[in-house]
Amino acid sequence: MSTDKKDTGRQRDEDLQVLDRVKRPKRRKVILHNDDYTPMEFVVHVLEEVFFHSSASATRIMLTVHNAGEGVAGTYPGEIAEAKAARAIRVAREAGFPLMVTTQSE
Ligand code: TYC
Repeated sequence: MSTDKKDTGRQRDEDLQVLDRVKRPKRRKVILHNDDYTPMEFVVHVLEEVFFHSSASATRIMLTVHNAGEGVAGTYPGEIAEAKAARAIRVAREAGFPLMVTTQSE
């Protein structure tokens, strides 16, 4: 850290941001979106198989999405969130359903 009188604290702020990200890497929420065609049982299946929720937890999240329009399947380090979203979409498309899954910064 510089002791220069003109130091505005910018370097210190950057150092703190780096330390923060070292300790708490950026995470992303995986969001499920409601639609009128994907069966409820299939959404529960995806929540169990891709996001490792219990049957009760998967059912609760599915109903939240069904009733509120969207819901959080889980929060993960960025690349894992993207991979799970892509896997959920692939599983849905292979089964012929339009289930939409996105990610969002925490
Ligand atoms: N709304 C769907 C139905 O009534 C169920 C559903 C729930 C679809 C959650 C998508 O992410 C979703 N069959």
